[in-house]
Amino acid sequence: MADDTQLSLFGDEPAAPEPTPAPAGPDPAARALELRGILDHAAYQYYALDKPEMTDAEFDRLLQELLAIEAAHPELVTPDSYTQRVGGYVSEAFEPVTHASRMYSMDDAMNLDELDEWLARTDEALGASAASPVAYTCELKIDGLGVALTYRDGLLVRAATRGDGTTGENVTDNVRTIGDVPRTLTQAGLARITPEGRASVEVRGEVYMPKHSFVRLNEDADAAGRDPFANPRNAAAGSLRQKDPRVTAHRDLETFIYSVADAAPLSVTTQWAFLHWLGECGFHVNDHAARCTSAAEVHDFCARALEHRADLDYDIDGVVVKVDSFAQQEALGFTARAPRWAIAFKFPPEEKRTVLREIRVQVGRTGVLTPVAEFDPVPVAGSVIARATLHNIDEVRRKDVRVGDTILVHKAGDVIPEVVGPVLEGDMAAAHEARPLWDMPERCPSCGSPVVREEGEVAFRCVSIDCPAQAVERLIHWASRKAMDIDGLGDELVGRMVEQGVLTDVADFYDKLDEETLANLWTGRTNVAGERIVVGETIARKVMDQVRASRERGLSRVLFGLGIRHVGESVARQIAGHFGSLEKLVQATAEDIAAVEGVGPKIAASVVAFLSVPENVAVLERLRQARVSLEEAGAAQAGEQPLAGLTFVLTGTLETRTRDEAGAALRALGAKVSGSVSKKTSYVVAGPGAGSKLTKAESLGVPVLDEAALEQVLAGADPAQLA
Ligand code: 3BA
Repeated sequence: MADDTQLSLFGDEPAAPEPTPAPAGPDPAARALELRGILDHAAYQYYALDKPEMTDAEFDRLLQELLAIEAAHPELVTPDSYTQRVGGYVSEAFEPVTHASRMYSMDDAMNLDELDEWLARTDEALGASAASPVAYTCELKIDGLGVALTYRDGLLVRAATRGDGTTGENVTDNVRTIGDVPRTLTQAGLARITPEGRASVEVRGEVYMPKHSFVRLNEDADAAGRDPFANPRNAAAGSLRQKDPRVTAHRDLETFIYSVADAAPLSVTTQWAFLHWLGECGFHVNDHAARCTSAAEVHDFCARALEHRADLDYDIDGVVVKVDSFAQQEALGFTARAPRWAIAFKFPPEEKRTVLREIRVQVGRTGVLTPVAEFDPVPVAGSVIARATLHNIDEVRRKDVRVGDTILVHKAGDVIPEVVGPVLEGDMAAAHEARPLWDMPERCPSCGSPVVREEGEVAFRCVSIDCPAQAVERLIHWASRKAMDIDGLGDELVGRMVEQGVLTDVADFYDKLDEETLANLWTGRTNVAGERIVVGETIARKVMDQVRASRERGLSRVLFGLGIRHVGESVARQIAGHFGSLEKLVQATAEDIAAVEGVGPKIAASVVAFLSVPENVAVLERLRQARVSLEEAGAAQAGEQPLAGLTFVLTGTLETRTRDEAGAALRALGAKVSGSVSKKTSYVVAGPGAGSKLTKAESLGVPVLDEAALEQVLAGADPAQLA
């Protein structure tokens, strides 16, 4: 909607990805306590001492882990938990600040008639005539959160929410993480403020979350089984009111600035010139604005805004019309709550009625089942919609929509189709009551295996290894470096193989895939002659060599590679080390598994659930027949940990096994493996090329073993006899 009367200053920038939460640890109560201690200490180091001891990513991971535990065990939430300061609802956490001048509200025009009345009244009050019409600046009304930014001598010193208009909350640290907020004003901008004014200037605007970032944030929330945000505005509010700025920093927030606490010290005299000045200062200013000199032009702007609403990457809920001249603004003044010189033309809410025909269940890549409402197609906010996610069973219950209901639908943030709820007028209420409540299916709609819902979780999941909806993701994970380490097998190739029916489950790598099939697989690309490019013999041979080699990786890699929920690398290692073979693990009860160090009831239940799905057992059996090792090399008998209490450091090159493998084998025998040498190190295993770690071991008097000695230790020898 660009034309000559409109500003064109900035574009939209891409968003940063969101971190995913880590699974909860073994004993939730103990782990929560531990995490709280770690987070409090880290926060103290970071804020009070300005000496961060961990990276933001690590902090985030631990915070997410604590959030996950507390979500699963609400009884473990304590008022002093770090998460309670992150939640955003403890408002006393933010210090109150008084704005330099009141941040007024705006009067609304709910339709074009009301807008015309206001324009006529304002024209009249200002004595407009055909010869000298009143000029109005029209701006889009961004649906975000009002904020005030204070600059002292050109430096950002404070940011506050609008609050009640007089007092807001100090959110400076959080706003500082927003990329488009200038920390310093430009020289050109400063030059247009009087020297006295420069001492302190407070600009105002809106913080918002771009629609695409909101979509992504909610997709992540869905995948992680967290509650989604209702709209970008809530997402922006939740992100801005985080007690921890590092959480805010991971959210994609942006700003549009449009007003100032006091215009007197500025050399500009109109809103139109003021917007240009804001841009010159370095502020992000919305580039869809127009200077209009007739009601017809204002109407035209509103019509175009409404028409293009869906194309914008941010939510707008109307148009703000302002008298352009500051002198005329002053002449009109304020009512008790709002300026007489501005009006918000509100767009009509875009809610439509339709009929809910079906609630279909989709299976995501990680096996999460998501109910999706399918309704008669209706046009809403610029496009025809026919389905909307209902996120999870709790949401279906909360909205209480039943198949056959007449429902209201809208677009959250103007982009995501959403079911508002059933229409219960007149007879509709009785008809609604007569319809059955909707329930999650007991079997996965994609593969037919039984679905499970873990305690304390909202999400239902399909845990079948054979589920095609999850196939690609599972196969990629199986081949990944820390799992079976099948080198040369990219994500793309795996996707192709699934698509072309070559692979379905992980056992197919060993008993279905062969060099010839792989060599002839279409890569999805064509050459200039339009012929399909295939993988070819060279790559096929390399990949198949890797596939064959992966059979020797051992049980812990297999357990990790299977992608059993909550079974990460270290848990897999603990379990494999404890039981030594799949055969023993299969015979174990949930209690047996929960008794393994580092494993709790939640993980144990997940392992048992996995092993009780016949399809999963069948895949494991095929792996065994394909001679994939389901034993842990060097594993002790159940419960036997001859190296417990000892800490090893591995350095230099090893020949028989890699350092990772040697480490895994040592851990399986109960040893700890550390990356650095200290007084607490029991033994350093040094291969050729060992450097500073060996030197340090020698200076600390830590005994050193060579690779031959290591092999003896792994075979059962006492390291004390070898050093
Ligand atoms: N212009 C919101 N108020 C706005 C300066 C006045 C004003 C808004 C506006 C009062 C938008 C009320 C809260 C407030 C700063 C007071 C806009 C928008 N102009 N473009 C006329 O895009 N949402 N909101 N914010 N001062």
